[in-house]
Amino acid sequence: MNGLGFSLLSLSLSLSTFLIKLTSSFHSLPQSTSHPSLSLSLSQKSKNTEAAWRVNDACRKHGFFLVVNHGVDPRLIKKAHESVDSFFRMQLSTKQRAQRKPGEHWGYASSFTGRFSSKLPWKETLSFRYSADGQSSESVEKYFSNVMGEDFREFGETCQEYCEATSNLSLGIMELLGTSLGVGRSHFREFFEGNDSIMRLNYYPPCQKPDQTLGTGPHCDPTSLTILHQDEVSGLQVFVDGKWYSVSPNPDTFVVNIGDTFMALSNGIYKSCLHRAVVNDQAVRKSLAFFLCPRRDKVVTPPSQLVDRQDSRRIYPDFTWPTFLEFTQKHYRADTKTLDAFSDWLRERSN
Ligand SMILES: O=C(O)CCC(=O)C(=O)O
Repeated sequence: MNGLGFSLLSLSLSLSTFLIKLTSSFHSLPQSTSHPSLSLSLSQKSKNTEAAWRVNDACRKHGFFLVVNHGVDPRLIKKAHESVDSFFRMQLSTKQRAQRKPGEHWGYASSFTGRFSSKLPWKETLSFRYSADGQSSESVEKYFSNVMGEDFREFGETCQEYCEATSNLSLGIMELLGTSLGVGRSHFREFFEGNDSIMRLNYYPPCQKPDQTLGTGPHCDPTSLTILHQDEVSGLQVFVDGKWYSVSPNPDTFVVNIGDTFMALSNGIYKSCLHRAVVNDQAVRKSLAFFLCPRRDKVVTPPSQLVDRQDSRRIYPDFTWPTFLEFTQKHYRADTKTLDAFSDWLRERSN
């Protein structure tokens, strides 16, 4: 435990294809001291058990941890950040070729209005779909050359490659989550194979009055698992034990958080992490968020081992991801209570 009462984790484990080192650290606000992490050297056999135990603890409490030694090529991460930077520095009219239209899930959006409001996010975003289904005719590359023009094929290729890498990483993390919940390594990995996910590129310009707005307001992700990479400018904060803590950027680290759909898959055992992003008056900030989502036809239902135990009951009704996505687009803006509101809505609909 550190001085703030949070456990700091750093451990290595071997999954089928990755060597993942997990770290869970918090930096208290307004202090920005960094804490030494506890490094554990574990034998091959005990590595998985120890990692699973650590992850279980973090996900039951707040649903957030950091991953290093993740196997994603640092050159790809750097290239992705550079491409994102070039995209957002383009003229508005160019970016607007990908303008997100009302009711659509994908495209470019900006929420600048020329006035300050605590309700409006201070950012530009570019969101697109990534399908890990080998049969899908859709690709990120195709999306960009279609909506932006042939000049954007290379940008699309980089985004496609980045999504493939983070999708693979998220499947590795799913093995660990399965082990940590005692349902076996393959359960959640298989569930998310062929995933139909979302990538969002966030760009936060400097803001003259950073205390009067937020880059991204407080919310839990409705998706399943988020793999976020921040540039060198801090801004991400997570809410733990009634306080906001900033998560310092580190180029070698992915920030991973549980989303509402995985909370439902774990029958409420793992918590969807409440987080937000603040802005500053000095520098542009970027973050790349890969949101793992199930294939559209998969029914989100917890494995029986997480329901059948004595006094256990189902917390959330079955649903499919497209229904939940539609709910967050048409009926409810994601906040801290999205999954509860969605569950009530589903139950009302079925009565
Ligand atoms: O920019 C960040 O660090 C957080 C972004 C985020 O929460 C989101 O895109 O949903």
